[in-house]
Order: sequence, then C-alpha cells, then structure tokens
Amino acid sequence: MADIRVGLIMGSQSDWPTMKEAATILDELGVGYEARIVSAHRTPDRLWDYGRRAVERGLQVIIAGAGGAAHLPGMMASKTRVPVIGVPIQTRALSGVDSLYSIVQMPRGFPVATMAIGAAGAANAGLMAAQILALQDPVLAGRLDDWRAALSASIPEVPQDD
Ligand code: RP5
Repeated sequence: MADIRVGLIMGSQSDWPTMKEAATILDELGVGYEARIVSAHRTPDRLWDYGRRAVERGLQVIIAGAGGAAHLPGMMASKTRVPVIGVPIQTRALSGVDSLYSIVQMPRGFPVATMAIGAAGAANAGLMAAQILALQDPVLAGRLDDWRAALSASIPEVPQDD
C-alpha cells in the first residue's frame, strides 16, 4: 500500500461520482491518497482539523472538490500551506459556473489551482497532483511519461466513420 500523499476531499457524498475521476487517475499512477467528505458549511470543525493537521500528517497535495457556494478549496488553502487543487463540481442550477467562480476568485495570498468544471477537471486534478509529486519522485515521473505516451498513442490520426 502506497503512502498517503494526496488528500482527496469533497463537500458532499454527491460530489464523489465526479471526484472518483481523480481517484482513478491516482490509482492508475500508484499514488497513495485518502478520500474524505469535508464540508466547509456542514462540517467546519472537520475542515479546520483537516487543514491544521495536513502538514504533520505528510499530505503533499490536497485536491478539493465542491459545488455551488464552493468554499471548501479556498478555506482549506487558508488553513494549510499544502498546495490545494480546486475542482468546481457541475451543478444543476448554474451548470458549475457558480462553483468555478467561487473557487477561482481567491484573494491575493491564498492560491487555489483551479481546474475545469466537472469530470475533466477532476481527472486533471489527479494528473496535476501526480505531476507535482513527480518533481521529487523519478519512479512516478516515469509512470506519468508512460501514461501520457499511451494517451497520445490512443488518438487516431485519421477520423473514422462510426
Ligand atoms: C456543496 O454543495 C457540495 O460540494 C456539493 O457539490 C453541493 C451540494 O451538496 P448536496 O446537497 O448534494 O449534499 O457543499
């Protein structure tokens, strides 16, 4: 079992189908992570405790997904210097633009690396976390190079009829 280096947190159980995209990437690359529900509004004490202990627990990157009034990534960034990657969850009311704006417009001093809305953003968050860790981990860097080469090789050069 790989060491837990990534905290994969989300505001609600309803975010998990999207955030699983990040988990799948981390699994494919052999990066250890933990998945937790940590809500800025519903479980603020859990959020505070998670952020307060992130460094001492050895977390190196936190991926935080939330939707609507999506305060989780920003609040986590205010509580820990562990880099936070934000994933705006697609919402029914405003299609995730609400989530995106909530996450991306951080004040100076507390950055959140904000991904695209929805599943692509979650998958890219997993890749971004792995790329950050790969700076200090040649084995992981090799896996990422292979992953990227396989993706490129899977793209046909000529379009096909269905
Ligand atoms: C946010 O509210 C969560 O991140 C979720 O995206 C959204 C809706 O949550 P549920 O009402 O589905 O639990 O805090």
